[in-house]
Amino acid sequence: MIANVGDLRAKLRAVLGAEGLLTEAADVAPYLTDHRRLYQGAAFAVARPLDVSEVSRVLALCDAHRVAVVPHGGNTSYCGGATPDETGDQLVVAMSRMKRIRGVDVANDSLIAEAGCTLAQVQAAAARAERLFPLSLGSEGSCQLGGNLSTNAGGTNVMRYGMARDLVLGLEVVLADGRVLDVLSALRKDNTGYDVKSLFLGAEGTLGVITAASVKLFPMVRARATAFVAVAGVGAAVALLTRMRGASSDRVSSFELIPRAALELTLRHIAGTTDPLGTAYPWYVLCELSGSGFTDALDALLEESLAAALAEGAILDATIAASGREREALWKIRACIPEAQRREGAGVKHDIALPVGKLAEFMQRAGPWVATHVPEGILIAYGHVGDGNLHFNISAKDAQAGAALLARMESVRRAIHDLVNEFGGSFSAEHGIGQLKVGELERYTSPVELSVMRAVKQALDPNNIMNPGKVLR
Ligand code: 2HG
Ligand code: ZN
Repeated sequence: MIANVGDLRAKLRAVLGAEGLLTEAADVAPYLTDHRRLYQGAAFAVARPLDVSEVSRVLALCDAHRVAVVPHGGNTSYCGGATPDETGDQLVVAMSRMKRIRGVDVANDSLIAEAGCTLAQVQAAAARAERLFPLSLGSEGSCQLGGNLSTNAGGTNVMRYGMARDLVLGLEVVLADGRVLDVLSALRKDNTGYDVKSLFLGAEGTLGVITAASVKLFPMVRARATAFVAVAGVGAAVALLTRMRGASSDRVSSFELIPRAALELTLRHIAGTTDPLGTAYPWYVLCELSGSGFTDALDALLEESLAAALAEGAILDATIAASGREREALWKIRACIPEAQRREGAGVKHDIALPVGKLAEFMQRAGPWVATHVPEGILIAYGHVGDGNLHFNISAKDAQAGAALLARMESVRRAIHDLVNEFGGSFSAEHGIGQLKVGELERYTSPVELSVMRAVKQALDPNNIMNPGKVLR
């Protein structure tokens, strides 16, 4: 319990002004529940700073009072990373008012944006300068750049452009004690000691608050060719990936795996979706080539490669989007799988990564395991096969099955993650740790690596005020 909460609120209000501090229950409420409704927290206030100096003064105050701070972006975390605990003793620091694009440098192919910019806002700023900011996620209209970087977000373009971490040139971060770490470099080459900024990418606000970032831009994508391809299995999908990368001089920018069960869920729950191929096949791939040239040339390349693959029996069927509308319809099927799964009812999610070459063997082990040990569930394993990331999710067959599935969620999760570990994979490919996977991090991370993480945490946040209980405990 905070000793004199009224006093602390008054000090915070003096820094933030009336508009910058929310204390009424109704105003604070939206910040207390995570996107998936897994957690319900409490907070004595929500700070909404306008600039880096306000963040700095808020953190200095909180550090002096030993009050915990929970950085909060667009609240789209899958792991409860931005939700406070239940004590009511924590301060949520919402970044949404820090949403300025500080500058675009076309010659340097970079821009500087504040943490509270939505991802869509950053993409739009790049597009206005005829450049591309390639990070792309389902939640891009509401997730914020600070959250994307703090969780090292992934999405559908990772195989070409990398994760959020790979897109960062520099950062501005407020440390736990309020000091401002200005490493907001625009340099692509800078070998001057430790890469300090990288500590905060993926730290989920446990080491400091990212307030702004200098990020890389790329040539605008002007041409896209998109195909929906039926394949016999995950092995065939991976073989097709290798073939398409080779045939296109590595122009494959997205390569998403979709099982029949996921397509059926989407057709059932999402209005306006149709089966692109008519006939039912066991697995599909959404494959997109992109470049800055002409769509016709990419379409021809895609058609030629797929025709050869079909003739050899390497794929079962395929259709190529003939217009922007058709392309959007194909992407809608993929993008709506999480929503279709949510509408279907209870489920368990596993955000796993494996070396791409091991995906097929993993599925040969994990698929039958689910069929035998989780009879009440349907496996919906889909996702970013191009970079080895599968959303190995299980949906309950019906409401009654949902209760059974949820009752043994922990043991299912343990078995799947143990198998992933055996294959040299990761139990968190792109969704982070938050509060959901702290136990997993302890289980699957070596003692040496964990001790390095703890040493960093201790050095940068000795009073443990930064998002305590997330990532480490
Ligand atoms: C996606 O790829 C997201 O659509 C969500 O990462 C995955 O809901 C999921 O499990
Ligand atoms: Zn994903």
